[in-house]
Amino acid sequence: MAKKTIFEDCDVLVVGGGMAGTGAAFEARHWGRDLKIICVEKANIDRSGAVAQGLYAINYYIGMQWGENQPEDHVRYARNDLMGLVREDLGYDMARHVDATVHMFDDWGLPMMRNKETGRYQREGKWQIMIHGESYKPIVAEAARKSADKIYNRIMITHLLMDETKENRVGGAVGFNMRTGDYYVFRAKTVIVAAGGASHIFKPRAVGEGMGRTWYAPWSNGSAYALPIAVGAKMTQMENRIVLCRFKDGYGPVGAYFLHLKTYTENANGENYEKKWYDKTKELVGEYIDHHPTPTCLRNHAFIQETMAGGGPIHMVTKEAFQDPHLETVGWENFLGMTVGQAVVWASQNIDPKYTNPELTTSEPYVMGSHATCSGAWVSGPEDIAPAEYFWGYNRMTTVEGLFGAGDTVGGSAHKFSSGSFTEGRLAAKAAVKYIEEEKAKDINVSDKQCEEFKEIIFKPLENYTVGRNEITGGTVSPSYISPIQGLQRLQKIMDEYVGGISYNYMTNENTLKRGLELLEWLQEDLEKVGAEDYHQLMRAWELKHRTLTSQCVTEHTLFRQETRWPGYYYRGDYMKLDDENWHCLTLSRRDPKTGKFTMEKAPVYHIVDEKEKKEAS
Ligand code: SFD
Ligand code: AMP
Repeated sequence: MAKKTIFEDCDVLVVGGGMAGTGAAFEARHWGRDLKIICVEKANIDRSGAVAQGLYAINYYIGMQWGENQPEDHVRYARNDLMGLVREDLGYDMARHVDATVHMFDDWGLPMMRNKETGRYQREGKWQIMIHGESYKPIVAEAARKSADKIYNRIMITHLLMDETKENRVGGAVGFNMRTGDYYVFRAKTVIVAAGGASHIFKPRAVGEGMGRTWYAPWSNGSAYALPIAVGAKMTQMENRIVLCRFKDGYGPVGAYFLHLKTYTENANGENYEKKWYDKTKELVGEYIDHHPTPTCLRNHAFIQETMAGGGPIHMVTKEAFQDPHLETVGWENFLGMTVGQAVVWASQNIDPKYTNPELTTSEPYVMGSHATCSGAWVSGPEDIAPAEYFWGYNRMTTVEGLFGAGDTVGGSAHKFSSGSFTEGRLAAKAAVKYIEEEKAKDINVSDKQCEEFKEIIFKPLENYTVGRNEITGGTVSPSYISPIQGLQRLQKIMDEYVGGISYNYMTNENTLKRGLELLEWLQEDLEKVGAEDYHQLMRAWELKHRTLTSQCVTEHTLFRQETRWPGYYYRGDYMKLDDENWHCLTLSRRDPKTGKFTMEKAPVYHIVDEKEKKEAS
């Protein structure tokens, strides 16, 4: 039912034009002057992805020019926050380049706040700098537009194409234009997946009238994971889903409040509840609770325990800071430039933070590779610092040849945020160009048959609907298809109840996970019958399929790791303690594309930064 088929051949194909994708398109042009570079985006790159609404801070700036921090410091910070488990080679690589990225944003006209006394970028916290960032996304999009040969907006990529000459080598990607219904085939020498994280796989707190309101972008649908998983790329740390402390109902971020406005939390009795949970948390995680700053998950843990013990609601004490007119302005602007919905919720609930301390909540879990979490694809590190197990030729290349990742797509490199994601896109693109120059992409063959088969698969939900609707005699429920929204709610219920969502206070165990996997498998079967009434619903159908595959992978990983490494993100009730002896490691999965079965393994964690320093000292 596709209208037309459009073929486009290129050298570098960037899937997703968010922060990482725009960085990739920009850098690919720098190194590959004569290469054909295409970026394909589901929405419109001017306002797509997590930064669509803007941001009020760049959360990752080292400040090397002023000696504020060094790259090693950031590696230690991310390692600490993730309870010891990160890919330090990837983190270090990003840290040594991220400042240069931020300086380009400054050159391109992003309004940076300056400290009037020092002239430096205005710090919000140790790593964060403040911006007037409502137009952050259009600014980086312009750089991508000027670099790429072509940007295709409104095309959702649904599958990767594979080379038929050499096994395990990528050959491009396919998708459809959700406005025209045309089928697109992009045959490419390299593909960089930069398709963002995953919201809406766990049941959100905002349902009914608030449905669609989440902290992470509601349109982040896990393509970043589903695309590589489907072709057998290895994934890492997919169990490390993130839960965030957020202002209630609007999901407004708390960073600027904690770090810049110096607001603090208290329980309903006005007590500092975090202290109360110290001893009990120490029993679970040992000395990790004494680390500074307190890891994000452990801050959540105290919040969740306090609420379960009846100490809620938890409030952010804003009344003191908001007496200062400057801080009051910052408090409001922070949301007006980033999460307008929070300001609207406050207005609608009659909350003026100057006179009322607003409530906080813990969010439903999200799957991401770029915040205080590091789920994603298992990629090669940089050649100068990656240990042998982490290196297979090209920086940020997945275990599928020619397939690269960046931003939320890449696992193991936490705390990249907007600036680190753009930086990682640049690193991936530089390596992709090298891969082409070193003739690793020669003689790729993608047959017409492969493309035709995908066309049939992609447009099938339209046919399911067209045929199935004839059986409806009243109402909208069909005996032979399910709609994308019905499927989404079924997925969210499974993930919520069996894999550690909000309804169960993030609790799960082996038995519930196994049952969850069974239900997910049956959901996958039924998704063959998803029906789409138009091209927009076709996108919803494919978003759902990508979310479901991502969810399967998250569940397999959660089952594999027999410990509770990040209390506050989720709990394995059958293994409530952190277990460094057996689980101070990264988890890897691979789904066999032929059988659909996952296999799991452990990979070592190398603490490269301090090893390097120890060697230098000796
Ligand atoms: O404070 C397909 N983030 C923040 N980062 C900061 O630096 N400072 C902040 O203040 C931040 N805060 C924040 C942040 C995010 C959100 C939603 C809020 C507040 C409310 C995090 C960053 O935004 C995030 O780390 C990066 O944007 C991640 O970059 P990337 O490139 O991995 O993801 P993306 O930007 O969402 O882009 C993905 C793109 O892919 C498209 N896409 N295109 C084609 N086919 C498909 N199948 C596709 N699937 C997806 C998307 O449309 C998108 O354009 S604070 O709260 O942390
Ligand atoms: P958030 O607004 O929660 O997404 O956080 C933005 C940035 O501030 C991230 O780098 C967080 O890790 C950091 N951050 C948020 N809250 C705190 C806190 N209480 N202590 C230290 N860092 C924080």
